[in-house]
Amino acid sequence: MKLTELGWSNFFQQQLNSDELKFLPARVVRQDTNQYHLLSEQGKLVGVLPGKFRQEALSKADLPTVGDWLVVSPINGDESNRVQIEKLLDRKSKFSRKEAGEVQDEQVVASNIDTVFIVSALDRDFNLHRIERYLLLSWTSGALPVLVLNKSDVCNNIEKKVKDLEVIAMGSPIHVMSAKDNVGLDPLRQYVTPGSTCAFLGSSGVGKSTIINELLGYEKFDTGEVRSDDSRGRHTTTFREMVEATGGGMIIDTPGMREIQLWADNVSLSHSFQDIELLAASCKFSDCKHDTEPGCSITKALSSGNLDPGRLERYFKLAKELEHFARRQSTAAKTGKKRQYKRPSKNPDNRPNKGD
Ligand SMILES: Nc1nc2c(ncn2[C@@H]2O[C@H](COP(=O)(O)OP(=O)(O)O)[C@@H](O)[C@H]2O)c(=O)[nH]1
Ligand SMILES: [Mg+2]
Ligand SMILES: [Zn+2]
Repeated sequence: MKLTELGWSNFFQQQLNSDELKFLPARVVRQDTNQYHLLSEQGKLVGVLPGKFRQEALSKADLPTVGDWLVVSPINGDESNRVQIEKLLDRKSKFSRKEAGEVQDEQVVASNIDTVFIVSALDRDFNLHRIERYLLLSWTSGALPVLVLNKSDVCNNIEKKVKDLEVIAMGSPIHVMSAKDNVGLDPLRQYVTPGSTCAFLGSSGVGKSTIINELLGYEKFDTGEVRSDDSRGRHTTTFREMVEATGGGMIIDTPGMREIQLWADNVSLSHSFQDIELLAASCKFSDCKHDTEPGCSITKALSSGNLDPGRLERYFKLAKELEHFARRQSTAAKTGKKRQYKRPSKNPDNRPNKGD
């Protein structure tokens, strides 16, 4: 397989200095407890991460993740396909979230992606608020978000849901499909082209693995039953993995994420909520709280029906969350402790949980 088919480009090549040109470029396909499954021009390799990587990592984001480009070298005397990881190359894009739980750290879910498919199901699990969070993280990821509404076969008010979604999509493409009935799949293929990488994100049970299997034409990933009581999946996919599509192009499958918390370093509300920020900029007072102030464009838009109150509420909620997050981060920075990274747990993405 050629490097360019795996997604290699000048962006990565130019990061190598003359000493590093002797190393072999390889891309992370999957992460196991303490080793990385890689693809290279020499085929499949298993990358071993030297201890110094973990010692020097200030954040989990400094360690390799699925989609990353590395350079590797042979391990002396090792007859297997194991190689030593020498360097993690800068990412051209990354989809990050705050690590689940109390820890203040960035988790890079997938990197070097061109297209992020944000998959939702058109059943009871459909949730605009959740899609909005995924969009927010995508817009700052460097990848193009594409909204996929799956399970059209079980929905009888598709038009309404698409209309609601258009309001928050801010121009991102929306594709309605049913993986079960094999309807509407083909438009997704335009994003899966040789040398490109796409990642499928969304709650568990929405049909990500089913869609990928259909794109691939074989049952690569296990798919799962969905609980009938709440339309949620049981986390059949438990790790992230990148596969190669038949006609070229890399596809990353991910497990459902229970918490999609915002990662404040790279999140800004100004793209997703441009309409609201423009309105706010035209309020009479620059410190307008959009409450009872005279000359407030926001309250005016609300009363004339030009602004959806639910959307405004979500904007305030997200803004507050970002502010809170930034405060906690700066406190953490002040305590100035250098964190050292423990080994990843056996199951880094997906502790048993109850869906998002
Ligand atoms: N009704 C319906 N069910 C689907 C569709 N696509 C997937 N499913 C089912 O939804 C369940 C979860 O699918 P899966 O691909 O494992 O979801 P994932 O967790 O997002 O990877 C499986 O039982 C699939 O057969 C669809 O278009 N319509
Ligand atoms: Mg899955
Ligand atoms: Zn105002």
